[in-house]
Amino acid sequence: MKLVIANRNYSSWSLRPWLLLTEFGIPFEEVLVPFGPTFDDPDWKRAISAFTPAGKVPALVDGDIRVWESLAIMDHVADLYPDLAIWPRDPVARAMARSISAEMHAGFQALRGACPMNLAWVHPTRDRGPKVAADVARISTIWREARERFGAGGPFLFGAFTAADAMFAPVTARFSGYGIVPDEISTAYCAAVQATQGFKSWRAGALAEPWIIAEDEVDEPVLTDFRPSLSRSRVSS
Ligand SMILES: N[C@@H](CCC(=O)N[C@@H](CS)C(=O)NCC(=O)O)C(=O)O
Repeated sequence: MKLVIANRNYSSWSLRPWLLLTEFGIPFEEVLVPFGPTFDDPDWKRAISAFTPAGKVPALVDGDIRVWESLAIMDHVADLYPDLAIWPRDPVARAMARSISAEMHAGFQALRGACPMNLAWVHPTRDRGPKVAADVARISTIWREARERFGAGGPFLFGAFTAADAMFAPVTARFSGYGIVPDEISTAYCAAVQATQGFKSWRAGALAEPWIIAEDEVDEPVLTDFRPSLSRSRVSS
């Protein structure tokens, strides 16, 4: 099984199924096709089209089967490994896990647009407008409800790590990277996701990447730039 992804530092959609496969110890071969200088680079599009008709990452190639769209990939993997609780076993928890994952997949555009995933930077907290605030409020409500109703067995939304956590992993990076701290439950949950071996390994890979894409380097003060080669020129206080 091949999982096709793009730059670890920027590709939040790639992170989701990669983290799921990694946390569940499912063997896969990674194919990383780095973006060109921009996200719509035609050479990148051509290269990626060899794996997926949608021309986006992530994409999964499982023998003759091709799967694209992060949620479809997770469902395909859940079908392949029915013994693994990729979605929660309890039907009530599973219904919520699927609903919030679909909500994540389809929504939160204001947060995603204003705070693109960039694992290298930490920005100071600032007001990012009412639409971003509404997204943050909804996400923290989702996390609180899942943790309170289903989270007793561990630090993740449904206790043990599931596909829902993989879907929200890039949001935890956005919260940490843009100083978004809605409440204690969110802070603890972000820390739990980022303490997984999978997330740590993905982030270490991101910081080692040489590629910079200006579109997702938000032009505002930065508290910390963790990329060793860039820290001196970019950090401001
Ligand atoms: N809905 C898709 C989103 C995939 C997506 O937008 N991926 C980005 C990278 S994070 C991409 O391929 N961008 C390149 C492009 O849109 O041409 C999913 O869930 O997989």
